[in-house]
Amino acid sequence: MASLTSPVVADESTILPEELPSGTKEILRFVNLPEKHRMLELSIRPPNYEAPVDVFTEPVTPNDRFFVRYHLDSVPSVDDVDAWTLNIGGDAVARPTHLKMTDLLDMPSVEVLSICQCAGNRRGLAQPHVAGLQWGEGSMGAALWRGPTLAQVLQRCGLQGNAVEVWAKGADSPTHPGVPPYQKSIPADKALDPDTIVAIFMNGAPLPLLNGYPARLVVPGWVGTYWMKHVTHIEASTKPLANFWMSGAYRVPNGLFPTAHPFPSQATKDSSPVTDLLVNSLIADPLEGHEADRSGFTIRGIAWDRGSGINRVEVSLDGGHSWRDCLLDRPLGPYAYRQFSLQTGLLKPGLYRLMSRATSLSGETQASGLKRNAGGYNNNVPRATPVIVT
Ligand SMILES: Nc1nc2c(c(=O)[nH]1)N[C@H]1C(S)=C(S)[C@@H](COP(=O)(O)O)O[C@H]1N2
Ligand SMILES: [Mo]
Repeated sequence: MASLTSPVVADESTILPEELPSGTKEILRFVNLPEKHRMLELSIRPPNYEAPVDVFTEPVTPNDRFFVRYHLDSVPSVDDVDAWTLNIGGDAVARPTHLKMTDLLDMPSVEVLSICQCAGNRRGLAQPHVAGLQWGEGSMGAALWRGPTLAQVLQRCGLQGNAVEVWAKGADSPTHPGVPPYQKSIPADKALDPDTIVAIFMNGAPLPLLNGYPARLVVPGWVGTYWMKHVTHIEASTKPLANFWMSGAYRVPNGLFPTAHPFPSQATKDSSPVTDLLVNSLIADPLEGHEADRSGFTIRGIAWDRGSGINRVEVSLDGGHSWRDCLLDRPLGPYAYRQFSLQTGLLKPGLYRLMSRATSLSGETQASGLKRNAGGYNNNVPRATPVIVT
């Protein structure tokens, strides 16, 4: 991979969030990759790239600006899609089956406009810092995904009523002995949700390799860890999946975050898997450090949640002391970003600390303070974007 990247000169207007660890700010650079344009490089092996904040002035993320997250060093190459096979089995299906790409293409398909967001998005902004990839605000994106529903795929193999979880494994493999392969599970009810799909198209095109070509799970409303890329094995099981990726990672203390859709077969006395996206928002324009004149400017951004919808977005110009209601654009779907805007009007010269705060239709509002947890997950605290008015 490394030899294929070409550095891009960061334009002066792009300022990285000041909260990021200084070591991260020093090494972060913009790169172009095959099928990816001007992404921030967090690591090369495994490949981890986030989108700069200006990407989110649009509610649908172009494929070449969509973030990339891998846990394991080797990204599978898929040279011949006709040779690719999706194996479906497990002790809760009657007829284990192999599906080829032509089989998936022949099945009725559905489209879902959905955000994929890493549970660790904004981890790098936590003070004090938390171990893990130091993500800023761009380990997320929204795309129009298309493919057969996972329910249809399972029913084709004679899914039985006693399934508790659906397990999925991708074609990427660990290069170090002792690192467990990336396999995840979701509860049967989420697997059978009509919006959970085996996506073979992303924004009308085949998936970019780094986003899971030729097929991936799309699990709307849930954090990215379950969205298995390069999926090759799906098992409907009467038992909970027990491995490091379920029991050791992507877990949060019970009760710390609001959870509309829990994962009971994976819960312990103390912790549960991180599931639902929390209500959140982001100012995409103006960017950090922008200089404006006193005639004012328009603040534009996006808000989102787990699928209940956005009810209200407020913006503060003074670091959270006072708040004003924003205009909301029309909703593009329950799992999509909702755009908001606010015209500041005339301003006095000085430093302005812009913040946004969203409230969902289910009545949840962004947290006022960081809820610390070992993985640094679910950071939805409004953050200040400094802007200077001269
Ligand atoms: N095969 C495979 N699928 C995977 C992962 C991975 O490491 N390998 N990472 C997961 C995580 S943690 C996230 S956040 C999303 C990111 O999807 P993207 O890389 O398409 O943005 O993919 C998920 N699916
Ligand atoms: Mo993730």
